[in-house]
Amino acid sequence: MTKQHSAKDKDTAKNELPGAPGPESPPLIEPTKPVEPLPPKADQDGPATVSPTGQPTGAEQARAAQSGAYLTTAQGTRLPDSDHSLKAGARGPVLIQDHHLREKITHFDHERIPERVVHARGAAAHGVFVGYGAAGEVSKAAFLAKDVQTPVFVRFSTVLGSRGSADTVRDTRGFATKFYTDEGTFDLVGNNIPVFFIQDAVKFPDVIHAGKPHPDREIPQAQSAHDTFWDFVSLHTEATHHTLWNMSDRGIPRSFRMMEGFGVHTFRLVNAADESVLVKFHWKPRLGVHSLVWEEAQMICGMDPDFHRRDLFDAIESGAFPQWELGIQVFPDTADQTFEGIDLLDPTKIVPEELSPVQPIGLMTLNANTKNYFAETEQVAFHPGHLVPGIDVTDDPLLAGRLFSYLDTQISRLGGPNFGQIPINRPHAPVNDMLRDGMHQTAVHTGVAPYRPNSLDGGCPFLAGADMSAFIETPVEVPAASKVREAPSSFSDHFTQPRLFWLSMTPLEREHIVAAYTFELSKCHEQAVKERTLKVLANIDPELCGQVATGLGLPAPAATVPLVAAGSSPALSQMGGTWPTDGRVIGIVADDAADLDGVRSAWRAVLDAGMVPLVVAPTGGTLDGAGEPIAVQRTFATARSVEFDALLLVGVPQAGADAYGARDAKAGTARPPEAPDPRVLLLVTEAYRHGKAVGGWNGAEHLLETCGIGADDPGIAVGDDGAATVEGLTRALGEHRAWDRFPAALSGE
Ligand code: HDD
Repeated sequence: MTKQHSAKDKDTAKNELPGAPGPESPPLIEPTKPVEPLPPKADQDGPATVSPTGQPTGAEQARAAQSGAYLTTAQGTRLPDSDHSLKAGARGPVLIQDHHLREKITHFDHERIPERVVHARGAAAHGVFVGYGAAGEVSKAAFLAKDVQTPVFVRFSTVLGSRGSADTVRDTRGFATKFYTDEGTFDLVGNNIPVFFIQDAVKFPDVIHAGKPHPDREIPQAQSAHDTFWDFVSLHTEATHHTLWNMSDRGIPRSFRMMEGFGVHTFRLVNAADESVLVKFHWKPRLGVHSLVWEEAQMICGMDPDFHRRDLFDAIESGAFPQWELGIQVFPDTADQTFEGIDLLDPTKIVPEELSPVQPIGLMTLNANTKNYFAETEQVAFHPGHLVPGIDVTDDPLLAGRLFSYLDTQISRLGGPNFGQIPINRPHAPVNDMLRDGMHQTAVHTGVAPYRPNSLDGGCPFLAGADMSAFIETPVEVPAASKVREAPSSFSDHFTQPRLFWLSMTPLEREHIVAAYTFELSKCHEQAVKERTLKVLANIDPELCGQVATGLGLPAPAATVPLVAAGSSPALSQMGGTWPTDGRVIGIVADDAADLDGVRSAWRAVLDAGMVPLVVAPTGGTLDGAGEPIAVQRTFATARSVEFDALLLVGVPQAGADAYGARDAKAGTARPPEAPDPRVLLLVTEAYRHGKAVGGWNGAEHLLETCGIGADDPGIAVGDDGAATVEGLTRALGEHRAWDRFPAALSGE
């Protein structure tokens, strides 16, 4: 008969080390030694709500959710066993009376909620925004005042892919920021591209249906490279500007930390004297705007689909806190709402920074990772209508539809109208609403009169005036007009700004754009779609159209609109300049025979420069030689170049017997032992091809030579020792990539 263990036996077992029961000890029940859970930390609490009615705050609820040392049911009853169903005998049938089994499985069955219909794939972090005070003249928003610190939560996302899709696909990135201000929550729900596909929200379902996978086979996942997308954007030429940005390097950012963010729409700011201006919001990353190269982006989709999520998490964890300056372009609030002839209500248009500079008004630092992905990143709910006094909307018809859509979608996504009570969504300002009941109501409202006016609750709560921080819509005059389904005539200029963008790119950036269009259209099957898209490209620029047509093997059509001499806006190009290298990842490639003192000093120098060193060696474990052993983080079998921003080669790691595979070794065809390991050759040639900095010492020139790389090539740093090489490498890395390795960079203006 099977031995029965009492609860007492199990408690004894919990105090044993796994794998080491004494002769008298009962067998271990659990595979690891359980420890008492730590008491919840204060900083794990959700943002607290100041409740006028005494309802529990987020903090109290979070604590109640996970406390006590013992595993319990959802009702708080302690459990003696969570691994065995209740059965009639050890080999008998499971009994339906097992409440714990049914509760555990039922809850699990309902663990998923609908993913976002767009922007399903995301990653988020907490941080703080500090106002510079520079916006005081144009906005009375209290959080923009000098040195005011406001907690923020930022979620970055891709638009098209499902929740489990890869991070580095070609797509627009969402950049949504929740400011928990003292005057209520302000959400800036933007993208990393300053224009949008459509000018009117009524077309949003169309553009998204076209971009999402084909409805019959549900492929391709998280891609715009398919017929329905190009069918729509070629028929619907107001999408041209946004599509061009997507086909540029902006569509494949190196990191969320290296993306600009844009509010896209024009907003209205109002100051204490009730004077208004129109503005566009910009987030400028301190690390500069940088992208992957397309081959790298595609490889990462397979090798590390979580690349951006991991990068953000690791950077914050290691103290390389990403920062952005918030800036505004300011325009007079004139009746026609245009600036230098640009319609400010048209979300497919930018205002070049050369015409209206971006003025910095505050600094955002992301300094804490999420503690629970579902509770925070998945359940956070943004809304462009979450505004505070001093920031108002305009009549941009795209924004109008958004003001409806977000609340509506949250109700089904988060299961009812009370999602604002979820800790991550709770305002930090006092909430005193008259919204009552509904699914998942967690507040215990007191009082009998949730209506106005009332006398039974003493007339509470009272209405505030502007002097008490009330949000008062700006009384903008609406011109007398007829009800029509029309857009203003300025909205029909679809090509001037795409041409401006194209002309503002460097030759290398143009080459990338041509390659991206050629790639995407080559994935289309419908000839008519390709031909129609070429006609659109002809209206941007003949060179762009001609090169894509050549790639597709099709004739290049002529433009159907006059090409406007659009000039250029250098601020649109992301190449040039030198930038901080915080959080960049450096692979230090070595074997036991390498200069291990040099490895140690290089490792230290990389850390001192605020970057992340990863030692890559033939096998796991440690590098052993003179001095302390050095821990290995990646092996030649697990490392691929896409994981690193730069490589440091210490000598010439030799090919081990395993390097050529067992078959070759058995057949005696393995290369001679002095040959460099082929996996290292692959690392180096790939990194070089992607324009990455490569450095080395201790004979690394030989390895570079084997790869056909000269010690004087751009972005190559060969030094005398580890520390000196890191210095050269960091300088090269500051330019993001060795652009001179790409022929187009040399051919240009
Ligand atoms: Fe949207 C999510 C950004 C137009 C409807 N949108 C969503 C997110 C971002 C944006 C960043 C993800 C927020 C998060 O992380 O939770 N959307 C934009 C920008 C737009 C835009 C910059 C144009 C300037 N969106 C737009 C339109 C509509 C929507 C025109 C509908 C008429 N967007 C939604 C949505 C989503 C959303 C369906 C999906 C999940 C959610 O809202 O919470 O309501």
